[in-house]
Amino acid sequence: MKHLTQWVNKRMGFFALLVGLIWAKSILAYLVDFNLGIENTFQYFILFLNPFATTILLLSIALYVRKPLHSYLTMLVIYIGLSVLIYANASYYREFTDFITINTMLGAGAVSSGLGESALRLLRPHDILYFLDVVLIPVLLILKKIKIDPKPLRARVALAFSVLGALLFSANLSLAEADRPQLLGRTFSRDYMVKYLGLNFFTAYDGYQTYQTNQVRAEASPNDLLDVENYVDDHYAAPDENLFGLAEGKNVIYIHLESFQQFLIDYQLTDENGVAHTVTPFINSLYHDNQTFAFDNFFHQVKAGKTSDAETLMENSLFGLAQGSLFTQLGGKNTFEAAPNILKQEAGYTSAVFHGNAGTFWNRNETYKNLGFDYFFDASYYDVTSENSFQYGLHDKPFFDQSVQYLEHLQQPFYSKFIAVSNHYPYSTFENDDAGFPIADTGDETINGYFATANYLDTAVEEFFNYLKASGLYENSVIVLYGDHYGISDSRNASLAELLGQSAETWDNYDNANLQRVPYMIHIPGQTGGGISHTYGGQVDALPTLLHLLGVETDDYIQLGQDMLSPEHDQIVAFRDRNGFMTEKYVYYHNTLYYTADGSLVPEEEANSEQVQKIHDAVDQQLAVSDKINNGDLFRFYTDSGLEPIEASDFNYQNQLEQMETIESDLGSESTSLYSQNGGQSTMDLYQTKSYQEYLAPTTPEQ
Ligand code: GP9
Ligand code: MN
Repeated sequence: MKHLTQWVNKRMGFFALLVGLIWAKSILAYLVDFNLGIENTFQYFILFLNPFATTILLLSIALYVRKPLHSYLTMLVIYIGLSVLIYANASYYREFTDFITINTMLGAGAVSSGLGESALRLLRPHDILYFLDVVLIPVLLILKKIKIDPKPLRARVALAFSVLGALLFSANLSLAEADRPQLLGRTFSRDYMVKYLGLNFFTAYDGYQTYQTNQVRAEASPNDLLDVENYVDDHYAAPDENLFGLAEGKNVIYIHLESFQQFLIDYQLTDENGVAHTVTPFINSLYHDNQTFAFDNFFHQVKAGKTSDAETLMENSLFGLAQGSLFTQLGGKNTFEAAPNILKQEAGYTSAVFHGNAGTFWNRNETYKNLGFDYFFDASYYDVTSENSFQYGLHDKPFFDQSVQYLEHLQQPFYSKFIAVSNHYPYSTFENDDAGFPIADTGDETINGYFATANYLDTAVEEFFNYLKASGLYENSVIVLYGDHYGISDSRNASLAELLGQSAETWDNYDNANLQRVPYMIHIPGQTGGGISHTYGGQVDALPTLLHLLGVETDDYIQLGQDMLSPEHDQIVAFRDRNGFMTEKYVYYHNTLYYTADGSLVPEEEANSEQVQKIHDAVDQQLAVSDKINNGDLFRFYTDSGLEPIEASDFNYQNQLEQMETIESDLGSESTSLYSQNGGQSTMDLYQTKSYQEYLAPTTPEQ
């Protein structure tokens, strides 16, 4: 013990102590919090080695500082910085199954406003191990339990440590490249980077790459459009003639089903008494309605931008970014040719988004203007109280109910989007009269609440439909429902297995991939030729599908998806994450290729075949073209569509009710808003809403 204290009181000893602590915490994160897919002892060896190199290299900077106090302070600052990096990633990974990129850090302000409470839910008991030393070491120094060594190190010794760090790093890199050739050149995935080269290196390398993408935008030129246009021409899928224009002139009402996965459709949750409860009876009824064009092999294609990525895909038929959220990073700057603008200029639509959360969340308030949305009704337009809301905003029932006061003033035809949010992680149970739907009984609280919040969303959607029918909007509208992304993350799926009739032991990435299905339903009242299609597709395909149904040709637009109802759809679904994919025959997820039919592994020879390579190439190309457009901001050069560019400053999201009323009175008898059509009478009274408990209660017999 005495030796140990003496040793820690030496500058070298203190340095070694900090290196050891950072190493231990890195390993803790690697093994406990991250899921790095370590396959063999060699990979463990690399994993245990990688924190040393960069930590020694970084901390050795402090060894050059001669003044004792300054040297110690420098060491502490570096050590605390590294500790924060490890912990932030451990916590972030629990929700996003990903590491924090520089872009995520830069965009963090825009998303952090609602994340506070979730962050608390992400705490784990072992988190104490990440903090304890960060508190203890400075305290021990202040109390002089660890003494500051007054004797500076010779510059040669400091240099020796930097060199040691560098040598360790090159050893690390060669071992990594031996196990995974072209690791740096192709940066397969962030998991690989962290697994082989460590978190510090990943973060630094990512910073360098971010800098490079910023250069891409600066260097982009109209010539870059050539490749893009070639791709779009080749990839275009012509509409089915029988369906083109089927919903022409109708209002569009998008209902964004938050975190809603396809498995919820027709799902029954059994309560503790063995009674089965249908989770989403109303959405199920729409799914099976022949007025609905529904899809059962439709996938979300989002990455870290989650909801905002889904919106990017649905509005633009472009993907989100490989890192972070396009809304937060580029939404305020880029030029787009998105649905609201296309529909306004091609068919005279008015557009609006309704969402009961702060307008700054995901940078929507800026991005929507560049997408061309005329109106954005954010939380400031709703009566939000602590009783009717949670950290992501207003609950769905009051949200739809209170939206009607604005919806009725929109000029028709309108293109509108209602972003529901109650079915959002952490799926907290209701503590009011909306409580009562059974809570599942798995070891994971997040999964347990998911069914009750989904049921709540289902009722909210049903009430909204009832209003649409009562007000007459229903007949003039096409209503599109879609799930934005998974609600249960891959890291939790094993706990879900049993509820899906599978076993946690055999659960694998094939099963994870299949759970990325989300609903996509286009409900066209009066058109009975719908049904459930098995076409494989994803969110990138939604815009051309919708435009064709509305009778708008898309061949002059730069859209990367294909009409889901076109017989020419190629049925390759790219996952933004890890360049994975899903086709009728193959599933590629987390770098493993399975057969779609039964989840068995595809033999090596077939996995390397030309047929499979073609799919890889198609996916890589689609994502690369999307990145090229977005990172280069290429729409600023595109004129062939004939669309007038958008001026964000034309839109003002303040006092929107007054803006709409002015338009109504200017148009007089020409006004097509529901309110005007209703003779200047509000339709708000037609909205009926009840709590879960009220629905359960027997209705009082009429007197
Ligand atoms: C908040 C909501 C949530 O406004 O859209 O976004 P998510 O966390 O699902 O990406
Ligand atoms: Mn979402």
